[in-house]
Amino acid sequence: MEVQRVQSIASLSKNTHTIPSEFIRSKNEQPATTTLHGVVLEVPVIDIGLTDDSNEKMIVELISEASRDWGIFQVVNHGIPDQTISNLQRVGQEFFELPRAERELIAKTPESGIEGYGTTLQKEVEGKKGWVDHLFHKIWPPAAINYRFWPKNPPSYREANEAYCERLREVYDKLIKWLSLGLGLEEQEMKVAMGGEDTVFLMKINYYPPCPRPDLALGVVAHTDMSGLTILVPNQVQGLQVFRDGHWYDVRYIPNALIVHIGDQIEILSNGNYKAVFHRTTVNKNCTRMSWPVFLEPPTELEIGPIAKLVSEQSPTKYKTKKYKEYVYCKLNKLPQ
Ligand SMILES: O=C(O)CCC(=O)C(=O)O
Ligand SMILES: [Fe+2]
Repeated sequence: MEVQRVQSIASLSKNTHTIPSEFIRSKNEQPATTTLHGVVLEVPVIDIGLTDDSNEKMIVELISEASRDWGIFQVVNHGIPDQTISNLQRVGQEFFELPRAERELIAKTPESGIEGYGTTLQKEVEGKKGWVDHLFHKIWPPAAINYRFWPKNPPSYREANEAYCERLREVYDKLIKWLSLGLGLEEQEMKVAMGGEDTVFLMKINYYPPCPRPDLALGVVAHTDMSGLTILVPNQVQGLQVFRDGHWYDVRYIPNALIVHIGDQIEILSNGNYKAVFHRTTVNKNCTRMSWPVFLEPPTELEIGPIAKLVSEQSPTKYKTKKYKEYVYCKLNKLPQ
């Protein structure tokens, strides 16, 4: 049976005022009634363009505070040239604008695991669907890359992704070092606990076509990322929302900033000191929204549990230690961890 793509459904519903019922969220999820309107959330913005010693101390403090209190922050002066980001965005957009048959050349298959072009990811609650298609492929380390899932078209796709990845690795190394220091650990401890040089960089492109009823549908439903850390760039269309103090808020974007999410694995490694951010995305009536999260994940066989130094009589362990692949299995199948 042919898989339905949201992009095709969107072009069929372009001039209508309705959407298929499987996209209509239940009342307690609909963005129109569950978003706190008129307020845009200012998540912490941290300038990481340092760096002498005293400045670095301050960065560690700000990142640590944001990760404890929010689980999300934006970084500016991160060293990735604007051009590198816009190239990444351009080639991704071009891929999604190819004729459908070309996109389907790299579609997921039952054997391909997470990588490939696809539509639903998780077992959806009550059979509901998100208004979004996606593409997943690993971009690092070299041994984990399968170019079969990288678009061949546009021809500059690979170069643009490699250029972004090279710079992103530098940003990740800094962030993970600062997150480690922020817990009173040695600078390499958190990186090692995430798998060291074997940490996987998993690129995802989210493609949210225009939706006739953005008041009723969601893009990606509410979740925390199961990665350790997620580093994301969006396009200019608003849509990322964060849950805070009992409400959903739109997040204000800073052009060319990187948005950083604490994911489940860093929450676990930190024994709950850092909090994975609960977030979701809305869609837009007239504009296509896109985003490029890169999930930084431990290798699947690596055991993840609270780092021993962070466990004591006063702060007992809050999470089980298990292989990352076991965590993923439970999360995707909505089983208790
Ligand atoms: O599109 C976004 O801004 C966020 C997407 C997201 O949360 C995800 O893909 O996990
Ligand atoms: Fe997410």
